[in-house]
Amino acid sequence: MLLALIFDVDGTLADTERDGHRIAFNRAFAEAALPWHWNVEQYGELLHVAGGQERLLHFMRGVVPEIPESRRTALASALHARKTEHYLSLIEAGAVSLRPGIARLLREVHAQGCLLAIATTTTRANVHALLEHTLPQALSWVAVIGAADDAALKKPDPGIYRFVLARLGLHPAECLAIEDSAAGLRAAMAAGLPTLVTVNDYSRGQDFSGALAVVNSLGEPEAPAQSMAGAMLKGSHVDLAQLREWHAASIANML
Ligand code: XBP
Ligand code: MG
Repeated sequence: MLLALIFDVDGTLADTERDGHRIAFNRAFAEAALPWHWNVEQYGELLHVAGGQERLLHFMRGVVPEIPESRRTALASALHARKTEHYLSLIEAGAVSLRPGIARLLREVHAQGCLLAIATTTTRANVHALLEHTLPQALSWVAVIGAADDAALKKPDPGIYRFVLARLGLHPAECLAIEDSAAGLRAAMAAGLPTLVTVNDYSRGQDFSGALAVVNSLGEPEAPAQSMAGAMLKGSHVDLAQLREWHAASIANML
């Protein structure tokens, strides 16, 4: 039985990577008079490193290899702290909206008494800000938020999903994860979770083997989603009935 949906945040709830985190990093670079600017494509390549600070450190090892690692780490940490402030300002200014179908599905899941949880690599403050400025009611609907500091390792490590499952007190077979990336899918699957993937421009083309289904968005009745791999979407959009059906089939396959 499907008792809880566990949502990823960046790239799944909203296109926060392209329109939020990337722009916030660029603002932090400009403010520090650094000659760095990440365009949409370059940021997509950097996304293979999970975690904003880790991503920045990886980039800096390439562009400023001459400075000692300890100084590089300190600079990355300071820049990342400023980046988070810029990110929060962008979210407050409404720079990012929820992806199609997200608000609809969150409302439906809450109304039908299914639990909602979040498993993300970004900070709790960033998750709060995003929901507060897009669908504030959802903050009280979410039973558990697992964020950056709640797991020692970032996705694709399953730690954050294991943390959320422990807090929910549920078995992975009672839940379904919704992710946008191959790293997120690997994390969820390693925690034993049946997983739906909703791709975006950054993750399209990644390896989603093992996903329950892959769609190009959750869709809306007037803006249909498309199936890309795995189980086919029956109607125009992903709703709770569709998720229950995919989930039941995946559990039956496991038996
Ligand atoms: C995606 C991430 C995050 C963001 C940046 O997280 O890897 O690190 O890119 O956020 P998700 P921070 O699991 O939600 O897809 O700078 O706060 O790390
Ligand atoms: Mg993601």
